[in-house]
Amino acid sequence: MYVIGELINGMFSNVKKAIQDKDGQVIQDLAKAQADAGATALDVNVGPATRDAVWGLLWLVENIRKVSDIPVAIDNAKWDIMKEVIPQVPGDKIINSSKADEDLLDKYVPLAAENNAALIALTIDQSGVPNDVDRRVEMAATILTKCAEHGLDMDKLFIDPIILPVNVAGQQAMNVLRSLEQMKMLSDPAPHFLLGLSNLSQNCANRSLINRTYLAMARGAGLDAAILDPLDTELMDVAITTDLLCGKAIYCDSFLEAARSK
Ligand code: THG
Repeated sequence: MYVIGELINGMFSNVKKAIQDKDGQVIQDLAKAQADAGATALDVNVGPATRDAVWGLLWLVENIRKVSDIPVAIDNAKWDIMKEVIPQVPGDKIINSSKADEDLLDKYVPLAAENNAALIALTIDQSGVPNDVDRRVEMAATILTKCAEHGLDMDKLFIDPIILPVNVAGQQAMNVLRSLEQMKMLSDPAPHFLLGLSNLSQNCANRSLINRTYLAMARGAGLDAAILDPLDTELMDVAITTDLLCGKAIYCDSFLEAARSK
């Protein structure tokens, strides 16, 4: 499974403080810990830590690059920030994210293609997160059309049907699974399908249990990537075990150890 580590985010107080104090060691340690725990890539988000998001994102990447050449997912909602940061990011990179409005995709998809970056595209538009399955699938079709038009390969595209906290949007969790199953059939080869898993359990009790239970359900519906906390060992064990049960890894008695040592 493609695991994007979520811990370098200015919404966390340790990261916010590190950005404000320019304490690069904290970021380097977080990058190394997540990569060692099995992250495939790292999400990078300045959150509310600084008003200068361009500087903040590039400073975070600079510190990650001191310890790892892992792909970085530049997480920011503003086009002006993204278009300035992406060309300056050394190594493998992911744009996180574009919404599914056609005029936005006409800017974000070429930015990805021209910079050899991958793109995470959300199935939301200016009117917000859709409540139903059909609208999510429709937006996925728009995203796929725009990628074909601008020449972005399917292995460079992650479609994110957007999961909301289960305590405020209880019906969305099943809607997302049904939309995943349908989106899978839109394109062959298929793109990646991704969720920001921790959104689901925000402000809930038993967060880790909710996250890992849903991860197993979502893998059954076709999810192959997630932004999550790779230091949550029980969650990572579910990620590894679902690889096995989805036929992506061959069974051996020591399958957990084998996957962890990779
Ligand atoms: N899709 C895409 N990108 C995303 C998301 C998504 N990026 C951001 C987010 N969602 C994924 N990352 C996080 C990171 C942290 C938390 C949730 C999602 C989280 N944070 C604690 C909380 O809110 O309770 C903060 C605790 C603290 O302040 O210390 O849960 O969906 N493409």
